[in-house]
Amino acid sequence: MALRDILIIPDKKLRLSSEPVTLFDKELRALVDDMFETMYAAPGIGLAAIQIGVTQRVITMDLAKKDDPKAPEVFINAEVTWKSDERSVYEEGCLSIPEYYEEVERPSHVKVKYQDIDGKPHEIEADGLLATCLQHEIDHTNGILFIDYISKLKRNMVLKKFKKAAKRGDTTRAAYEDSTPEHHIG
Ligand code: K1U
Ligand code: ZN
Repeated sequence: MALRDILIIPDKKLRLSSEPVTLFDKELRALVDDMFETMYAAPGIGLAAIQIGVTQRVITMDLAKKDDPKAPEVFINAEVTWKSDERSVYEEGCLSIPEYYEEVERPSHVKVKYQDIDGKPHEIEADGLLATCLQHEIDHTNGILFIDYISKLKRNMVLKKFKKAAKRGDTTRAAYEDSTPEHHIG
């Protein structure tokens, strides 16, 4: 297992659309192991492979509450097959946009089809945090970030901050860990 670096905006790779997984082999299991190690260490509740620079449609997630046992889940080639008209708002964060949180409105219920680590197909209906997190991670596999759903003014302020940081050479999450939380830039 290996801890991988998480890409941070404005890294252009985060805008790539990932490729479907076709081989459910040892390499895929090794990638998933690395993703869990990286996600838990961050810490995060989800991670898409593109966030560690791998353009494959692989998502890891663990929505277990703080003191509950771990509940790791893997979603491969995940796609939203149905979304509700009803919408809900959740304050989202992203490991590729450290220390920035903003409310995002999305469909409150979704159906998602995906394959497990053995390639077996599944379809689930999700609501609550699972629906939000699945949509956030599936967006990553399509090169979409949660800041794409916020106002242009807020998005431009976030992008400006991270472009400036990248120019300084602050391209790792560690560079942001001691900074003052900026839950509401602008
Ligand atoms: O994809 C990512 O960047 C991971 C992201 C997932 C996510 C969070 C909130 C709404 C939708 C999707 C994160 O995990 S950000 C960190 C986070 O939310 C968290 C970290 C530790 C404990 C609890 C939450
Ligand atoms: Zn994210």
